[in-house]
Amino acid sequence: MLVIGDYATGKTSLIKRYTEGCFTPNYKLTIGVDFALKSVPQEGSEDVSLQLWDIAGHERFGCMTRVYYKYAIAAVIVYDMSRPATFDAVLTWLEDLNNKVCLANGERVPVVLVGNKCDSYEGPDVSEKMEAFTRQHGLVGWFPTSAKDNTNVDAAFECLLQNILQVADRQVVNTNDADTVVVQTQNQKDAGRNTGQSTSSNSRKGGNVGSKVDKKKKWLRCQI
Ligand SMILES: Nc1nc2c(ncn2[C@@H]2O[C@H](COP(=O)(O)OP(=O)(O)OP(=O)(O)O)[C@@H](O)[C@H]2O)c(=O)[nH]1
Ligand SMILES: [Mg+2]
Repeated sequence: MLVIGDYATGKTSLIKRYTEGCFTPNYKLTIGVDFALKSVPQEGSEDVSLQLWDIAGHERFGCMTRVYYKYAIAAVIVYDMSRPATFDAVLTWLEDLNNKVCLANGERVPVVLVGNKCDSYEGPDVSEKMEAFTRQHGLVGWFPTSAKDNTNVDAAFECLLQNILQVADRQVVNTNDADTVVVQTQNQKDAGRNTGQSTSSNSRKGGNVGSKVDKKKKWLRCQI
């Protein structure tokens, strides 16, 4: 899961709150990329091992995003509710993401939009506006969050995680490889059935695309 958005919007703080349960008021900019892992218990099934990629928001690191996006299957886009310019940049981040990565079936990766620092926001209620924005751009949801006060942080990550798991549940089929399963859409499954061929990978302009779940690691992988 990628966490992207303008610099100082609180990406690292949100990840820290979600994975370690703490908050630090000092700003230490992320250089390039950072990682965090979290094991998320699931009712009635094994824990999900979530890998969070904390992408530097500062422009000077922008040239590297294609490399970091490569294995992403979902993203959180963060803006700062008290800095409107960071919301204006959301569509640029979304476009950059969609230009560089997609799911195995060619669909866009699911995105949750997060308005962070709601603890220091004093403007009007923007819920309706943000819900309309979310619908308009095909995002999974919008959450006003505070890494400082621990508002909606779990909810935002959990919403995206459940969306990924639902997609995987619908689309996973077994391959001959004992350790991997391939994520497919219903259309791809139907196409495979009609032609009698396996659709373990598919092609699109620009290269082969295949998304796998490693059964041992319980981790979804998307190749571009
Ligand atoms: N009031 C308030 N401050 C926050 C919140 N989240 C983060 N901050 C502060 O905002 C500053 C930037 O936070 P970071 O998490 O480092 O921001 P970032 O998005 O990772 O920044 P880059 O790594 O440069 O892209 C820090 O001083 C944090 O303490 C929040 O929810 N509320
Ligand atoms: Mg950071």
